[in-house]
Amino acid sequence: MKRRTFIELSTQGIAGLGIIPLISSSCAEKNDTKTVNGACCLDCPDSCSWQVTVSKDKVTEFKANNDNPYTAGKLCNKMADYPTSVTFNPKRLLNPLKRAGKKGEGKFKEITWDKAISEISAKLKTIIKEKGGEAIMPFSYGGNEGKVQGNAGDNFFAHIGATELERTICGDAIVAGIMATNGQTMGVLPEDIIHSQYIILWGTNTVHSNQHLWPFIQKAKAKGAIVVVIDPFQSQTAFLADWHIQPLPGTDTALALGLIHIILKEKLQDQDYIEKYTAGIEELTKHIETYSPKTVAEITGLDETTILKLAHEYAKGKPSLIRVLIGLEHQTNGASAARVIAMLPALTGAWRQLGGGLMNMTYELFGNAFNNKILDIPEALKNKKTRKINMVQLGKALTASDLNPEIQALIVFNSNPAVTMPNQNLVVKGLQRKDLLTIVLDHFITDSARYADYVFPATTALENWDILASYGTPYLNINEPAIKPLGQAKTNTEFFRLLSKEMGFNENYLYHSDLDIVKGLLDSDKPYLRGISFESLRKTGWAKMNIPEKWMPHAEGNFGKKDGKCLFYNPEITPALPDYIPFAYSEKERTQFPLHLLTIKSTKNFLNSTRANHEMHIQKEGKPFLDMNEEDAKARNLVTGDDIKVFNQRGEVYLNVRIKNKVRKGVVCMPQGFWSSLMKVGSSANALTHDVLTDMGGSAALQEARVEVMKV
Ligand SMILES: Nc1nc2c(c(=O)[nH]1)N[C@H]1C(S)=C(S)[C@@H](COP(=O)(O)OP(=O)(O)OC[C@H]3O[C@@H](n4cnc5c(=O)[nH]c(N)nc54)[C@H](O)[C@@H]3O)O[C@H]1N2
Ligand SMILES: Nc1nc2c(c(=O)[nH]1)N[C@H]1C(S)=C(S)[C@@H](COP(=O)(O)OP(=O)(O)OC[C@H]3O[C@@H](n4cnc5c(=O)[nH]c(N)nc54)[C@H](O)[C@@H]3O)O[C@H]1N2
Ligand code: SF4
Ligand SMILES: [Mo]
Repeated sequence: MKRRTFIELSTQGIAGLGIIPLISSSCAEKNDTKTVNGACCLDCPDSCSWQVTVSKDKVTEFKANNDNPYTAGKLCNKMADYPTSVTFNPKRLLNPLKRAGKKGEGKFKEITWDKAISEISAKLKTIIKEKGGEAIMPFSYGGNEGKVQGNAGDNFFAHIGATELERTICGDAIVAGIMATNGQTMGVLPEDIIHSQYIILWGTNTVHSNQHLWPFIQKAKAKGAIVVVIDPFQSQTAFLADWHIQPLPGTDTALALGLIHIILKEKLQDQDYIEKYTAGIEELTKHIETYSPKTVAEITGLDETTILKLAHEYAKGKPSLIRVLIGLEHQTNGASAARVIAMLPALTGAWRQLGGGLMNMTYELFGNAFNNKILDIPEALKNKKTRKINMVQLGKALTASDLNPEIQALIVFNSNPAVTMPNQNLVVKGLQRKDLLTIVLDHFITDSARYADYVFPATTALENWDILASYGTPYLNINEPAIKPLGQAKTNTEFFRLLSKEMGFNENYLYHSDLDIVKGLLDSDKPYLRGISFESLRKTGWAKMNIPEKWMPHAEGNFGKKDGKCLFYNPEITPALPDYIPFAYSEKERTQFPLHLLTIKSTKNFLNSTRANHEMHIQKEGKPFLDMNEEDAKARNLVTGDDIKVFNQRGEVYLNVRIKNKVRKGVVCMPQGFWSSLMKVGSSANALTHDVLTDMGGSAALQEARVEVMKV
């Protein structure tokens, strides 16, 4: 199950459907001035709605949509200046470019679209003829979450039989874990958090990464809720919480099993809920024997009293809610952690009350809304099985000597893998290959584009149509272009249409127009889209899906498995019961690199590497620091502000150290997202991470690196 795949929900029939009234907003055209509705396409759970006013092709106003209750009239500081920092940024790419220097040098000369497409077409045809379609690989991810621009190229790559990219770096482990227990991921709706009395934000930095949820948490707090954060780093959210629990990284599976141990030993469970709606309690009861508070304290580095207090308070919360997003999954044990955490609300019966249960992602809802036919891979291509390569192992794939056929062409869009993928130096080594044809579509010469043979200027959200689902809200959005594309910019989809034509392909499925896709998705008879049409959405910009008013998916079981039960024990998965299994480092690695490194999204002004090239955003963000504990600093003779080198067998990153005890002894933490080309010696956080996959779901164990630190 991929995060970006929309499946039908098993809970669709749980209650009557109430049409949610649509508030009409000002989509107007007067003389030369018009206002259109749009939405943020960044990889963020908040999916904000906005409005753009344009006069004579100039943007005169860009603001959040006040009507959408989740956006609540506020865009974040990553997006508030989008027109100036991206669309009209003088450094924006407005012409196709061809490489004129060495790979990585960033030297290009202008070329026309016609000539560039014709050259690429000839090269790709030769590769297909000589090595087969699998020698070509797409590389795209979350730069644009729109259904149109995000799925661009899918049919083209299927048509040529290209290697299939497993796009699993974000969310797939957490989803695999929750699916193993619940059979679906959809839980409590974000706005219903106001009904919770005990909120655990487990491995998520809400204040920065999901900031429109925070005001609802504040509302719950005003009604007496306690907010607990479980995070090995003192994030801004942890700092603002009532209680910050700071386990060692990657030990959440043990902690959650320990909570179950205490709940069952002290008979704090909801026996009636367990009997009616779950399966496997006997096996689970036996399984948690070994996870005593003492053992769990040793594994997690927490006091026994902390673990006991958490178990008691959680079980007694009326109701308790656990919020997980993505941060938790980037450990080798990440999916198992989610799998055990998902058992907790079924054990205590928290699902019975509004605002109680588990909150993860909302994207499943959209499976009951859109008509995805227009985006589905056409029947004719479905049986064409092609090789799959996981995006997490891009470096390996580009440098492997035993890959048959080896990757000869890489087409990158909506992503900046030279910064965001693990094992950065191996990714760069691959991108440096002289025999690799690299094509990048973006708004700027990113660190990845520097290695490209051809770079194409992509449109921004102010210049293209799209439809946006959401992984953090039940709201869908339309994005109407406000202006014509600047310069020679074209949409991702247009790139693939032009290439298809030049390569001589005639199939209709390669030529859907963007507006046809938007209209096709909305031409749906699925229940959650009832009352919403292209015309109505164009007027309002956003709409809450037509979901039941009181959303309590598991108040009476109704889990996604065949018999509707929550599975404490799942024999279809190996292991049938999840265990805490630490990553097996060699003794040598432990001694050489004694510190556990976290590389997280603590940046307030960037989203992954997006915006990390913009002067104002860089300035606001300030210098990147490595957070270190006092004891570790003392042992290395370091004081705050010292220039340091963080290193391991894969790479080195130069930055300053900050000693504020935001991490425990033995753990260090730095932000990811900074462009390597803007850092000393040209490498950033991912130079230190490795490409190990998570236990399930094929995500990356990004937070599992070990390093040493020295003063320079
Ligand atoms: N400002 C900003 N917002 C963003 C992004 C951004 O880059 N910047 N990125 C967007 C994207 S792509 C995503 S996926 C979401 C992610 O949003 P979140 O799920 O909130 O993810 P992260 O910020 O990666 O991690 C959250 C916290 O998990 C903690 N963590 C790390 N390892 C462990 C562990 O083993 N156990 C526990 N309990 N916690 C751990 C980290 O210290 C971190 O504080 O945010 C989105 N929003
Ligand atoms: N060490 C470490 N690494 C991580 C993470 C971590 O926590 N730690 N987080 C991981 C996570 S959760 C994620 S989601 C990934 C994200 O990894 P990426 O998907 O690579 O994310 P971005 O860095 O935001 O890069 C998106 C790029 O798409 C471009 N773009 C935006 N819109 C368009 C468009 O319409 N067309 C085209 N052609 N381009 C467009 C942007 O300009 C930008 O360059 O990073 C992962 N990497
Ligand atoms: S990045 Fe997130 S918070 Fe910021 S405008 Fe986009 S959806 Fe809203
Ligand atoms: Mo992500």
